[in-house]
Amino acid sequence: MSHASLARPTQLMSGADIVVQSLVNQGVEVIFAYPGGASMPMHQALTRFSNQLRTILPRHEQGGGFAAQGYSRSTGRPGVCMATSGPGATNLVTSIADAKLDSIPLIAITGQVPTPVIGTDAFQETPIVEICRGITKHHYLVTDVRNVARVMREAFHIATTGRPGPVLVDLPKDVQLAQCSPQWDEPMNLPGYRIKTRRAEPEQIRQAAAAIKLARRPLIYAGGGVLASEASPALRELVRKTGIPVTMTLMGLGCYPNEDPLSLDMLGMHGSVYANWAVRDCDLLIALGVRFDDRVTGKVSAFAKDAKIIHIDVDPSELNKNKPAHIPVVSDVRYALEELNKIVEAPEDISGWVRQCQQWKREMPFKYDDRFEGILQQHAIAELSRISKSRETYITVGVGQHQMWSAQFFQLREPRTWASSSGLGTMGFGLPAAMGVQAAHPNALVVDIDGDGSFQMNIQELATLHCENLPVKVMLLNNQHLGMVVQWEDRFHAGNRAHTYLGPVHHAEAYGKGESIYATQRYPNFVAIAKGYGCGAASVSRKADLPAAIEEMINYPGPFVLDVEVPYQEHVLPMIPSGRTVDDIILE
Ligand SMILES: Cc1ncc(C[n+]2csc(CCOP(=O)(O)OP(=O)(O)O)c2C)c(N)n1
Ligand SMILES: [Mg+2]
Repeated sequence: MSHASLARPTQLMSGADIVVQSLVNQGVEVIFAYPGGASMPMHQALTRFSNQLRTILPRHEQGGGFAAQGYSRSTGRPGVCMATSGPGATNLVTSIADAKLDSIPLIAITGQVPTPVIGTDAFQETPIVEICRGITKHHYLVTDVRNVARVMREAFHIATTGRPGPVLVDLPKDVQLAQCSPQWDEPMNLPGYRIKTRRAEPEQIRQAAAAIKLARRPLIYAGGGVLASEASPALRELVRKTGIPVTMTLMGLGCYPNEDPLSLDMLGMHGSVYANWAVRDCDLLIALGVRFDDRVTGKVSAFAKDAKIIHIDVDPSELNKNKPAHIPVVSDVRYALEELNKIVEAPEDISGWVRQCQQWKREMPFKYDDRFEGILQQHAIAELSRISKSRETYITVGVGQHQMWSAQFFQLREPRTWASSSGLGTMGFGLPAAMGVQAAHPNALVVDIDGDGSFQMNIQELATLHCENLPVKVMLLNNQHLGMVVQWEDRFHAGNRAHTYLGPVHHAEAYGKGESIYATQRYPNFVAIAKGYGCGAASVSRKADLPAAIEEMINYPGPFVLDVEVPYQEHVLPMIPSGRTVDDIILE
């Protein structure tokens, strides 16, 4: 597309207008932006472009950052958020760090104090570029209006190419107000950023194909890079051609359908027994867009210790970082898989191995006590999965037990239908992320499966949902505790409760002396809070009432919070304790 046709180069424009025109030129449809003194010119500009670009006002900048991520994770396109200088900018920091660890293309735009006072501790000045230096893929402090158009193009290019990530553009107020005639086609100035060469060599593809042909117990280990490179169809074709089973990371969920007989579901600390056993016994591990994260590997030296490893990743710094690869391939995963699919042949005979994996899957499934009288978290998720099956459904989650159970029990079918803060593990991610997913997919069912701790970290976004007509559903698995930390207290600290109860401190539960499986009091009153924000809401505690309550939630025309009463004694299993091996797996 020629940008020159979109705005005449001779026309004088303010820096703020150039920023917004740049967003429009990049095809951005929605921005999550919270105003303040140092970003007002850009907000004024946003109103001038309101027929081309929707501006959503979150109720906290962190919510805006996560909403932009939800947009990005569910579409593959870059998400855009904006904040003012100082506290507005620092409120974005967590969402930027989160995008960095999960390789999400995010454009974060901040207002800054005027250039003459930078460095003077001016009102609402924070050195946001300095603060974010280690958590961005790249960052800019723009000091000349003539650079704005080029910087914006570079920002989108960097955020979306190679290994995606967040780019910060900090714009002093005087630069926003200054005028110039923008050069929309000025070449980008990115020496050293050469990502076009990140393509597997034909020889590497041949080596990978040869290793697959010879393998007797091969396994595919698929992660976020499969989604980032839109390689899900190529992965499915590889599996069709070779019959090799697939396990996924928390980031990779959705890239291969859980219900397929060759899916071994999630691996790692709370992954399936069968996936972890398959990793233990495989002789070839085909690692695609993954980083051998410690939550996946446990003790690295024992991880897939008898396997030859093919590791394909677009980021060369991931290869041989945690685990040496026998066939390291720097490549866009989709490109590599498409090339591989042209020549790959099925291994001689892996039917015994595949039967073994499938037998483990039958014998050691994710399970819970389905005779339990009340509602268990796992049951609620499995019911939601069943009831929403025929709809276009997107799931977001907070961080904690509910997140892991969602990964285990929600049956995903399609890429980009799952959004989880995985690398950073940020509580408060689920609700605003769902908001961004819904903005991108107005007619889809978007459900935030959340924990009561996580939900409260960005609960203010219920206001955004109501005011912006975003009909997100929240299925709140309310155990009145910071359940995941409680689980670690129970397992590793003799059950000593250390600030993990979310009710009043005089309750017995605060000391771990509660007598019931439910807390003394349901606190806070989430139904009243949700209604106060203008959302629909209901609570459910009887198992028999659950399906109807889920139906009511799904069919409600606006945003809705379903407060599900669950016990707090449940543990997420299986569990491989941190730094240990599959032999230490806890099953009950
Ligand atoms: C911002 C943030 N603070 C603290 C933590 C540590 N942490 C991880 S899980 C968890 C408990 C989450 O509780 P809740 O959201 O209620 O989920 P549950 O485990 O009860 O399902 C905590 C405190 C975190 N991940 N993120
Ligand atoms: Mg909880």
